[in-house]
Amino acid sequence: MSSREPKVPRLDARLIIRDAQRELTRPTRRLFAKQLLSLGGLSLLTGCTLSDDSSVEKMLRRISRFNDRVQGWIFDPNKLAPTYPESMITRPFPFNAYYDIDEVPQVDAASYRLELSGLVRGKREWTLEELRAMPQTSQITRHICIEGWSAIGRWGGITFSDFLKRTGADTTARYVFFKCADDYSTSIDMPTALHPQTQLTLTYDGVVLPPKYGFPMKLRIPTKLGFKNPKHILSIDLTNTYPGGYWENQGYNWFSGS
Ligand SMILES: Nc1nc2c(c(=O)[nH]1)N[C@H]1C(S)=C(S)[C@@H](COP(=O)(O)O)O[C@H]1N2
Ligand SMILES: [Mo]
Repeated sequence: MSSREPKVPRLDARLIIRDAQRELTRPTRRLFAKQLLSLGGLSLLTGCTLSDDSSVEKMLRRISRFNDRVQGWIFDPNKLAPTYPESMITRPFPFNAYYDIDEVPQVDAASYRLELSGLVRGKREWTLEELRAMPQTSQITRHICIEGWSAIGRWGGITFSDFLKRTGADTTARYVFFKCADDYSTSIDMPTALHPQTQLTLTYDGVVLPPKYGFPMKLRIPTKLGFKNPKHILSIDLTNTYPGGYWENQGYNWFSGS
């Protein structure tokens, strides 16, 4: 993706705002209603420091502009998320899950099989070796978590649309549902699944995906919020029935992306 890397803007805060406008358009109202973002997170997303009243007002004006943009936003499956130069990778990259880092699931590589179910023809189980033998791509993109932080990382793996086509998945199915080795799950719409930057990720920053970042595999979707990026995927189900997900079932906006 290096050919698409933008020039590095002077202010990283400006970049964050631009990304946040894309990434947070739809769920913003709900987020603020639920007060899910901390003040620190808000200042990060808006690029404002909350040192006095006028900066608080400035921040609120920026937030309401996000909301205005929400109204006219229509998902364009061809729109690309920004990519970044290597020098902007966040090190160390944050870990996040609904549990602490010492509870990260340990998946055994040798016995691991990725299971495909639902609307798919042919083979339904894939070993890690078979997945590693498929054509690999890499991306440096920004991950934005609903809890108010964002970070830039480099992920490598199979373009998900390639994977779906190779494995005989029915790409007219409405939803793709992911079940993980912890109790996590999430689901996405087919245009997002087929987006050119949506990646079945096997590596982080050039090495095998570490357990904390989702070994043996995660789905990287730079056009969606962090919680729509499932780690430790065990199975992928193609379905026309709305499948929900761990956070979605607790009231988070399902779409959560641009
Ligand atoms: N299996 C699983 N996937 C998950 C989560 C989780 O708890 N379990 N948390 C999500 C959330 S909210 C975030 S922000 C990212 C964090 O990914 P990271 O640890 O690579 O930063 O993983 C997402 N995918
Ligand atoms: Mo998150």
